[in-house]
Amino acid sequence: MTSEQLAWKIRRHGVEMTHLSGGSHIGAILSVADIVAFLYTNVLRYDCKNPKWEERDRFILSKGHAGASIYAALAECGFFSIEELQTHYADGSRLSGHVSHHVPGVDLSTGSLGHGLSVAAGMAYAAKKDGKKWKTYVVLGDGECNEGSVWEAALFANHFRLNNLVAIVDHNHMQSLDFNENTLEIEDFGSKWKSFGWNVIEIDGNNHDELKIAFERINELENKIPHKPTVIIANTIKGFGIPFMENDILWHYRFPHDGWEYDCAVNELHKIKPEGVLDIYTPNGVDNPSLPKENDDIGNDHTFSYTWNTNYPERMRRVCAKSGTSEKVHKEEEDK
Ligand SMILES: Cc1ncc(C[n+]2csc(CCOP(=O)(O)OP(=O)(O)O)c2C)c(N)n1
Ligand SMILES: [Mg+2]
Repeated sequence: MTSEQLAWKIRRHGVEMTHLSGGSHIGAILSVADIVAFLYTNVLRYDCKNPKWEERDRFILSKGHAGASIYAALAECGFFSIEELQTHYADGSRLSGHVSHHVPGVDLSTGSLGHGLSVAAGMAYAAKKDGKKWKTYVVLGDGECNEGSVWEAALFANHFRLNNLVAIVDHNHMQSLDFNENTLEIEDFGSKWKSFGWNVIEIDGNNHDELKIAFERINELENKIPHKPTVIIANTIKGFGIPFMENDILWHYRFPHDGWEYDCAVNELHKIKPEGVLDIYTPNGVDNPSLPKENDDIGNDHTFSYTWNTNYPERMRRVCAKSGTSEKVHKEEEDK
């Protein structure tokens, strides 16, 4: 399975799982799907028949609210049955909304943001002390990086020269209620990591060619500037792959409801389905889909305010500018 194929399956399972359960965080799942898929197809060393294999790479999804993405990847990679995904969030299911270590293949339960990097740094430190070859990978949210504990762990990783630790930040510029810059600014993000002693690689995190280059570059950097931990700042779009969810904060908590929300989400995914992938739920998409009516809440701006930061990636500002609000904010700034 290619990383693109797995990413699509994660998106499709994510829509189904949140739809069935009424669970949140579809925007975060769609945002991180490419990163998770690339890790499970090209980077992590694991044995699905022996999830506790001592030599496995360790992996932590620190933004544990996107747990459905990991469950989908683990099921597709053979850790447990794909049918079990449909129990997500149900009473008694081990597939809890946030990532649980009771699930085979999960090293750490997460959901309370700000802990993953600290635990990952501890794992990497232990591996070094014990002379182990395995690496530790951790995926963080960018809003999560508002937590002070993240930066304490970043100091620790530099101090102990943890070159066996790789952090990937899903930098979608949003958190639960708004853009980062309207909540707690973290730019210039790369410079901050650099000043904490980390190697920094910045890419488009929804692009698999760039993900490939980033992971190859870790070894190159180790030869050039040895003994540093690495962070990949993966610029992504929250809701990526389903245009009406992209960069719309509504979809942090809202799930695809029955009717046009589910039907259109599925059919949007079918427009980008890679060759050779089977949709087990709706093989040909939804026939006769419900469509949004005039008064339905689609394409509206649910963020409290628009971003105007010129450091934001071009493609993101383009999306923000779509409704014209972006220009309005500029104008108001000039008038002040
Ligand atoms: C310690 C803590 N505070 C608050 C929350 C509630 N919460 C859940 S998701 C979220 C937003 C996280 O944003 P980000 O890390 O950028 O992840 P994204 O969904 O954008 O990928 C918040 C504040 C939490 N889970 N843990
Ligand atoms: Mg975010």
